[in-house]
Amino acid sequence: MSANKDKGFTRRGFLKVSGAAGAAAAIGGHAHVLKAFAKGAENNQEPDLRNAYSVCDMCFNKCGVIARVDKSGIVRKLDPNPKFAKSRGMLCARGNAGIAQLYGPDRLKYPLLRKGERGGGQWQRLTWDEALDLAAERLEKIGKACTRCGVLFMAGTDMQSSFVHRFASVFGSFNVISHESNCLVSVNRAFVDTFGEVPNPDLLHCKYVIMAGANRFEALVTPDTMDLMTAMQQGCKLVVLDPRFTKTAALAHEYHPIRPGTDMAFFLAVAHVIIEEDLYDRKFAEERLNGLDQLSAHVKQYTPEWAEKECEIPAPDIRRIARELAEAAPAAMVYPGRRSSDYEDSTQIRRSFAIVNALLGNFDQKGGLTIAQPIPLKGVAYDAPWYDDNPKDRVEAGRSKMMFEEEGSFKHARDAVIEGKPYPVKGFFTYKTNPMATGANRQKTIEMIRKLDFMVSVDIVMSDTAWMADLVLPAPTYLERQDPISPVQGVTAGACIVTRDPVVPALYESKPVFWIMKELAKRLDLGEFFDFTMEDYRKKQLAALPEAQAALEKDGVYYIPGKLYGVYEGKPIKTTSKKIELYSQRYKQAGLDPMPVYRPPREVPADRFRLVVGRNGYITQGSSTNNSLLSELAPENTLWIHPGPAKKMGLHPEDSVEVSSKAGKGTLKVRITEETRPDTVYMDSGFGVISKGLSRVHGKGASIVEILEDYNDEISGNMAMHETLVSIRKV
Ligand SMILES: Nc1nc2c(c(=O)[nH]1)N[C@H]1C(S)=C(S)[C@@H](COP(=O)(O)OP(=O)(O)OC[C@H]3O[C@@H](n4cnc5c(=O)[nH]c(N)nc54)[C@H](O)[C@@H]3O)O[C@H]1N2
Ligand SMILES: Nc1nc2c(c(=O)[nH]1)N[C@H]1C(S)=C(S)[C@@H](COP(=O)(O)OP(=O)(O)OC[C@H]3O[C@@H](n4cnc5c(=O)[nH]c(N)nc54)[C@H](O)[C@@H]3O)O[C@H]1N2
Ligand code: SF4
Ligand SMILES: [Mo]
Repeated sequence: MSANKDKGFTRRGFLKVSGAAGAAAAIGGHAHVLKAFAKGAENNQEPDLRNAYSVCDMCFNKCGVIARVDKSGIVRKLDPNPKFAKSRGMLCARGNAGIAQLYGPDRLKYPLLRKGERGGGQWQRLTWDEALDLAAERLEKIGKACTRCGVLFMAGTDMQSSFVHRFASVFGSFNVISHESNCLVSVNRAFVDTFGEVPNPDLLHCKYVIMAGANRFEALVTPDTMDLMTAMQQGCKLVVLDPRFTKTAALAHEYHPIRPGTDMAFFLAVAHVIIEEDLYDRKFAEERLNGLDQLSAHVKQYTPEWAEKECEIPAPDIRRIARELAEAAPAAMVYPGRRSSDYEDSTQIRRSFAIVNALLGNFDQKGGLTIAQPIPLKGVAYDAPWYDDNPKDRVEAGRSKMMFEEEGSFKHARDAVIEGKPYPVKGFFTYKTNPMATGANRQKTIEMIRKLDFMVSVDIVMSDTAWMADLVLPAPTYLERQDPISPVQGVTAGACIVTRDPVVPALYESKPVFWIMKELAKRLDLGEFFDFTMEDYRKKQLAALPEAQAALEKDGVYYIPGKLYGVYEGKPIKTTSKKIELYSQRYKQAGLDPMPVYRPPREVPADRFRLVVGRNGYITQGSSTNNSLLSELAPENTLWIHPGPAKKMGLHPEDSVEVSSKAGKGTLKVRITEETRPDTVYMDSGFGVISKGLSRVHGKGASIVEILEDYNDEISGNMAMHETLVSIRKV
C-alpha cells in the first residue's frame, strides 16, 4: 500500500490497509502493539491474517464477527461474518470499535481492593488468591449475619451470566437481578400477558410498520434494523411516532412528533377505528381473540378526535393510519419495541400496542409477529442446596404487582436495600452491568452502596459501578473469552446457536467470571456445583444437537431447522383463556385495569421540560463512551433543546446550561435544534462519569442518571425514565 510506504505508518494509512477502525485504539493502548504495526508498515507488506470467528459483544445483539489476527497475535480488524444470517452481514460502528475495547489503555489489569473512603479512588493491588479468599470470607460472613439472601447479585447481558445465576442459587440467594428491569420488562410483560409470549417481529415481510418509542436506525437491533431497511426498499411503509426527529424518523415515510407519554391515546384510537369500521379479520377474531366485546365497548370513548387533543396527532391522520394498517394486515404491525423503561404505565402503553397487533391478526403470520423458535440447548443440571434460615421471598417482592421472577426490579431492590426492609442486604456482586450509569437517580444508587458491608464488581474497566466497589475484579473482553453456547433468535433467518473461543489470549491478569465463580464456589464448599470445564459444559449443551459442533467450527454458527409461521395452528395460545387476551382476567384479579385505560401524563409547566432517554449509533447504553474510537464520534453529550424555548431563555449555540430535577443536576452545552419538541429535552447517556479510571470520558458532559428521578412502571417494576421534568438555567 503506497500510503504506508510514502508516509510511514499513519492512522489513515492503517485504515486504508485494513479498513478497520481499531488501529488507533490499539496504538493508544500498548507499546508492543505499536511496534507490531510499525514493523508491518516498514516492510510494506500486508501481514498474513488468521481468521477467527467470534460474536460481537459491544451490545447484546450478538452479531457474527470474524477477527483478523496477525502473526504476532494482534487483532488487526473485525469484519462481519457473512454466514451469520442473523446480523445480515452487518457490523456497526460499535462492533468495529471492539478492538479499542480489547486494547484500551484503561483496561483493568489485576484485582484491586479499595483503600480509604468508598469511591475515593485509592486502590491496592491484590493477587487473585488474596482477592478470592477475601471475597469468599466476606460473602460467608454476610450469609451468616443476614442469611444468604443478604447478598444481591446483578448480572448484565452476557453469555457467561448464567454462571453468576448458578452461583447465586447454590450460594443460597434468590436476590438476583438483571439490567432488564432498566430496559424491557414492561414491553415483555405486555406481550406475554396478551399473546402468552414475547414474539419476534417479521419486519422483512412486513408491508406497514408503526414504530413508536423505538429508534431502530440508531438503536440497532439485528436482524430488525437490517430487515426494516430491506422491507422499505421493497415498499414497506414506515410511520414513526417520537418526540424527537431521530434517524429513524428521518428515513420514515411519515413522522409525527407525538406528545410524550400519550402513545396509548393514539393506539386506543386506532383500535377504535379498526373496530368501528369493521376492519379486522372476523374469522381470526372469533377463533383467537378473547374479550373483543369488552374492548369494543371500552374503546368507544377513544375517538381519533379525542386522541388528537392528547397526542397532538391530527384525527384524520389517525383514521387514515388505522385504515392503512388494516389494509396491509396481517403483514402489518405496531412494532413492539425494546427499551420500555419509560412511564409509570409503560406496561399498559405497550398493551395498547399489543392489542392493535391482535386486531390486525398478525400473530404467528408472515410479515407479522412470529414465535420465538425452540432451541434445545441443555446444561449441567444441579439441585441447589436448601438453606432453612432464608427469608420467604426476594427482597423487593410485592413492590410491583407483576414483576418477572427471574429479572426482579433494580429500582425496587435498591429501595429495599436502602430501607433495610423486609430484611437486610449487605453484599452486592455485579457482573458486566453498570447501574451507576444506567439506573435512574444515581444518588440513590450511591446511597444503596453506602449501606453495604461488601461489594464486588467484575468489569473490564473501572466503570462508575466498579469505582464504588470494595473489590474490583478484571475480566477479559469477548475477544479473549471462551464462552458457553448461546441461543439467538434470527427471525426469518431462523434460530441459531453461537459460541465464542478466545481470538487472542486473555490480557493482563483478567479472568472470566466462570473461573471466578468456580474459585469462589471451591472456597465456600460449593465446588461440586462447578465441577466441570467449559468444554464439558458445551458438550452437555449440545447433547440434543449432535451435528452442531462441526457447523460451529466451520461457520461460527449453527442454524436450527424449524417452522417460522403457523406454529400455533390447531394449538391453544399460552394464556389463561387460551386465546389472545384483549381483556385480561389476570389483571382484573390483581386489581389492575384489564384493558388499558388512558390517563394523561403529568403536565409539563411552561418553565420546565420533559427529559427523555434514547440512543445514538455510537454509544451502548451508559458505558461505551470511554472507548477511544467511539469517543471520537461522540466525545461529549449536549442538551437538545428546541429553538423556541432556547430563544426565550437567551440561549446560543455553545452556551452551557444547568439541568436540574428533584434527583440532581448537571451542566452541559446546548444543541439548539428543531429535532426535538419544544416541551422535550434530550441528552446522550454515558457522560458525567465519576470514575477517574475512565480517563478519556472523565470530565466530559453531564450524567443523565444523576438528573433522572426514579419512577417505576406500576405493573412490571421497570424503571420509568421519561417521567422526570427538569428546569434549565443558563450558566
Ligand atoms: N442512562 C441510561 N440508562 C439506561 C439506558 C440508557 O440508554 N441510558 N438504557 C437502559 C437499557 S435499554 C439497558 S439494556 C440497560 C443496560 O444497563 P447495563 O447492564 O448497566 O449496561 P452497560 O451500560 O452497557 O454496562 C455494561 C458494563 O459491563 C462492562 N463490560 C463490557 N464488556 C464486558 C465484559 O466482557 N466483561 C465484563 N465483566 N464487563 C464488561 C462495561 O464496562 C460496563 O461497565 O440500561 C438501561 N438504563
Ligand atoms: N447504538 C445502540 N444500539 C442499541 C443500544 C445502544 O445502547 N446503542 N442498546 C440496545 C438495547 S439494550 C436496547 S433495549 C435497544 C433500545 O432500542 P429503542 O427502544 O429503540 O431505543 P431508545 O433510543 O432507547 O428509545 C426509543 C425512542 O423513544 C423516544 N421516546 C421518548 N418518549 C417517547 C414517547 O412518549 N413516545 C414515543 N413514541 N417515543 C418516545 C425517544 O426519543 C427515543 O428515540 O437498543 C439496542 N441497540
Ligand atoms: S449491533 Fe453493533 S455493537 Fe451490537 S452486536 Fe451488532 S455489531 Fe456489535
Ligand atoms: Mo436494553
